[in-house]
Amino acid sequence: MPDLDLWYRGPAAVWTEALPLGNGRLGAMVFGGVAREQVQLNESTFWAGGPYSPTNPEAFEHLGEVRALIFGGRFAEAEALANRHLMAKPHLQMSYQPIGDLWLDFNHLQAVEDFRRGLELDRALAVTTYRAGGVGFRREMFASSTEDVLVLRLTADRPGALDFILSFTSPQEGAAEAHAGATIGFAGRNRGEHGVDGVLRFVCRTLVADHDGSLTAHGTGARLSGASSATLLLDIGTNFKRFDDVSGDAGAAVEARLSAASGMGFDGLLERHVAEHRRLYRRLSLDLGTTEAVQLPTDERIARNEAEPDPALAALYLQYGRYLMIASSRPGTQPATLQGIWNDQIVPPWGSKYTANINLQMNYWLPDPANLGECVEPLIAMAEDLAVTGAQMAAAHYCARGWVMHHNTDLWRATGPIDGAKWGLWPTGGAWVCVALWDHYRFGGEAALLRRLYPIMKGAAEFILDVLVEEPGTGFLVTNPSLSPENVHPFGAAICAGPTMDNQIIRDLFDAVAEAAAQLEGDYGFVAAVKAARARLRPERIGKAGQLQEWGEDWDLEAPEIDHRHVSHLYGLYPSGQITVEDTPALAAAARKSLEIRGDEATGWGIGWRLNLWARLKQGDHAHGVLMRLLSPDRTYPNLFDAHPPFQIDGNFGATAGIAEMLVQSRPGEIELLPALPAAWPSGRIAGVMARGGLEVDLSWRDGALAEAVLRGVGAVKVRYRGLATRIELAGTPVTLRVQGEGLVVS
Ligand code: FUC
Repeated sequence: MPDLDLWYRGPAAVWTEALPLGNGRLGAMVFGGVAREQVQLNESTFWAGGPYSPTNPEAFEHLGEVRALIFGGRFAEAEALANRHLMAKPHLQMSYQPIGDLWLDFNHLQAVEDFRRGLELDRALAVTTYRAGGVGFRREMFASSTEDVLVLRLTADRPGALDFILSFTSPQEGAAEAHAGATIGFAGRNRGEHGVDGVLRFVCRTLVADHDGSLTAHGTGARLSGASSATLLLDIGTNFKRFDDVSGDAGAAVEARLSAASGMGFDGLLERHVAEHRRLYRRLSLDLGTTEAVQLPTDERIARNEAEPDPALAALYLQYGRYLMIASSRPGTQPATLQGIWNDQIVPPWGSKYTANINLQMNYWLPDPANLGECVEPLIAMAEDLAVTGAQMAAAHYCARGWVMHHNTDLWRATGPIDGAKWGLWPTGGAWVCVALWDHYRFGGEAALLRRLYPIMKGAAEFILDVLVEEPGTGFLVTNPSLSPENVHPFGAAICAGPTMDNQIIRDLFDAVAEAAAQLEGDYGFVAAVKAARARLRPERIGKAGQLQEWGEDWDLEAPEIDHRHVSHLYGLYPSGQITVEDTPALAAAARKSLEIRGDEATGWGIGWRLNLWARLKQGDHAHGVLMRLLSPDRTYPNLFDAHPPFQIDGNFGATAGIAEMLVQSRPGEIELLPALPAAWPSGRIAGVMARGGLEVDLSWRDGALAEAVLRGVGAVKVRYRGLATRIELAGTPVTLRVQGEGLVVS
């Protein structure tokens, strides 16, 4: 499937041209250099610092004062006071860290011809080929999730022509391990950060498993000469076990994994890797049509896409988003960070951690519709941890039950307000994660998942119940202090009471708790309290420009950043389903007005969010225009990584979810076909997209109209397509729908 390759005519000159490999735990960026190959390495549990508790013992005693200032309209003073007393200690979190780089230095003296560097999405395999001195050289690399190691094979088509020096460097403190047979290794440690000591250890070992040349020690590295082929296995281990436990043995697991993999041979390893990758990857296929641009290297396609839209590039982008999800978030590993699992910097942008006022949740918009439900597992496991650390934070800072996460977390599951009150003093991040997990359940989760999620969701709701306060004069229950993520209102601060987004998230959380309790047949008293509080939240308001108000007061037009990247109050339209074109047309029109006022220009993820919003408004051509903004060199790097800028993976995942949202939308009991099909994609086909209720949809269209839809699954569902609707009962056998005359009929 060459149309599902990323490929280039030259090596990567910079990191955002290198190609990512990953198995959720190990990450590698492959540069494909001819004289010098660089493979930059990550391990998902290698972060700065160590277990820590960021509670600030002063916070609670000043909470009342800050609340009173906010209710008194003295926002700037409230923010200043909050900065002095309410923030976590430390007021920054730990950052995700690089492990180092594997280097292969070759002795190619001759000019290089026929160079090609690519990433095959269908095999999750990076391949570099070229000819030098009449010899064909080939490198193939993958991140095996079955054996949990990185595998690199080098071959030359002339016997004995392969000659290279292997070495490893790390920006971390540490030292090379003594040579052990065919293994080169490095043992290092992490750095402390923001006053938290570094307590992590790592080992990184590379084993030259199979070769037919002569292997000798070379400094702390090795030299292989006179070979025709060599297979290298690489693994990294840390002593991290859990956010509060670093008692692991960094080297033991590495040894076990390398020795298990070393007996399997490259072909055996590759076969098992490809089978496991395809088990997930091949569940969804997409064809949006092709143009001659499909023949070009990926960077050239990105460069010309905005001027001459390349529908196959949009399809490739969707599959690449799915590829990145499989590579960075698998059961048993850490959730995808702001950069998935790929980071080469000691001080990465925003710590390459988890920002929970949009970015973390956006990462997980993708896996359910994209038929990769199991990739959500790391987020569930993270929420289980956060319910523990966040309970300490809720008690210490708010004297509240349950648990809270503010706008960020890290490997150590810190949950406090960080960075500054303007960004961090937002108590609704944990609630949003819960709602995202509830939505995951709605995609077809089993009872066991519900039982696992319920205590987490209930804890988040307990916290909210305890921190909602009555707004003087209105009687509404509001969050205070809070903010509409990162947006400064006209009074010189972001801090406020009861921003629209909080009310929307809390409604979703309360509804989720109530419905989950009903399904579990219990907790009636708690549900009654939740419902009573829900009834006292401020309803949405429409402001003087006809826009959906971002705050309780009509401040939107006076806010200094009218085109702010966050569109927090539009959460109600997407990802939530509280506002819909069909059921709440006035609010949908107001949301559209807000979106128009904000404009389409934003950071990568900001554009990704707008794409989903325009799709929910059923504006296919507009959504397509937004997608084209994203698929341009301004917002997409040559390796198809999203450019915030800098690189941030939420844009990839958010926009990938948006492409699916243009073609199929769902809510429980309802599926809409081709809700936002743009004229630019007149004919096409998507197969294997998932809808809420656990239903799987294939559909094809021709000349801008539905040709046929096939639904699989079990349950009753209303299917809608452009004003037509039909109700069907699915009982396991696929059902085919077509348009016939004025109706949508089963055929
Ligand atoms: C939020 C955004 C920024 C950035 C950061 C990681 O704070 O406002 O744009 O994406 O997260």
